[in-house]
Amino acid sequence: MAQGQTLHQHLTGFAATDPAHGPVADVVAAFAIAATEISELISGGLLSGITGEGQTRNSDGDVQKDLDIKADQIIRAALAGTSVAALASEEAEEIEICDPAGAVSVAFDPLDGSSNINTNMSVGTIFSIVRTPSHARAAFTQPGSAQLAAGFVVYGPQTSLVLTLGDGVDVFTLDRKAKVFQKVRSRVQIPAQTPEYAINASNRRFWDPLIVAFIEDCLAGKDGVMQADFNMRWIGSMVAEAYRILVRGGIFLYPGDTREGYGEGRLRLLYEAHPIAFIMEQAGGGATTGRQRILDITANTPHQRVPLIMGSIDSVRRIERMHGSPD
Ligand code: AHM
Ligand code: MG
Repeated sequence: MAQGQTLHQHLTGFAATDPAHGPVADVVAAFAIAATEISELISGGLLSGITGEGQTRNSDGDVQKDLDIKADQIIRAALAGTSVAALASEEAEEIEICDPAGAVSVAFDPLDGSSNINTNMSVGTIFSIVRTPSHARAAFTQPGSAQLAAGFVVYGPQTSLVLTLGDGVDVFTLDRKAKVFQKVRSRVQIPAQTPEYAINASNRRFWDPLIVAFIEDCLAGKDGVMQADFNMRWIGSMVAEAYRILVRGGIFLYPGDTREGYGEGRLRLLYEAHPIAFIMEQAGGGATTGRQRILDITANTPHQRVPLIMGSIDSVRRIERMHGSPD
């Protein structure tokens, strides 16, 4: 395939169109630098000293793996060269104020899917960039629709950065030798209808009846109301599922369920659902709780969870209708 634009060229072009774009471009470039380093560590695994074993617990009670902590440190070091006002990391209990005069603020999950590290499966980094309001502390009390940019990196067979700057979605793959991200897909569009679903089926007995009904319809295949034989995939790494959906469509569900602590599902609003929902919508897909558009929700706390259903627009709309939406 012909070599596309580099990420650097893409960001330079973006920054040139508006002075307000400069700080956004700087933050994306910092994530690209961090991702290059994280990718290197992951590809070495034990050879890089990464065991994937738990060390401590974060504020949410999740076991922090060695790479969770390392990825967080690498990203902070890369962001130190930018003027970010407030930071919200999955690995830190509180929002941190860095440069109160910074025009933008960043929420990030340094390593999503970290239970997969030592199994040699795909993991990722997710980030959301917002405008800093007059009080930096209020940076993360804005709805997801206020995001300026969002992206995620999948560390898989290829390391790829999926990025929206608010006008479509592009994908850049890391050229490991040159240590440069190169554009490989422009203006990605998610197919409206793909018979493929992803859900952790082991939680079925805890689901809401509407989720059970939707999955029953998928399982009924050509004999069911959707009249299509569905395929099922579950990776346990949301970034990898989101990447697959961007490439070939389908639907991903992490609903709330009746397990203790899972009433709002498992995924976090600020640094998982908001950025992924922004990317889904920018690529023609959708993201909902079933009852509410994800981008309409504002976080009350940094680590707030939210049910997330995302992917091909026809399936997302179907789930919304099942939950009572008139459209
Ligand atoms: P993490 O940020 O602690 O890695 O958790 C988020 C991950 C998602 O990547 C994935 O979709 C989900 O948790 C997997 O959940 P489960 O353990 O139910 O398979
Ligand atoms: Mg995560």
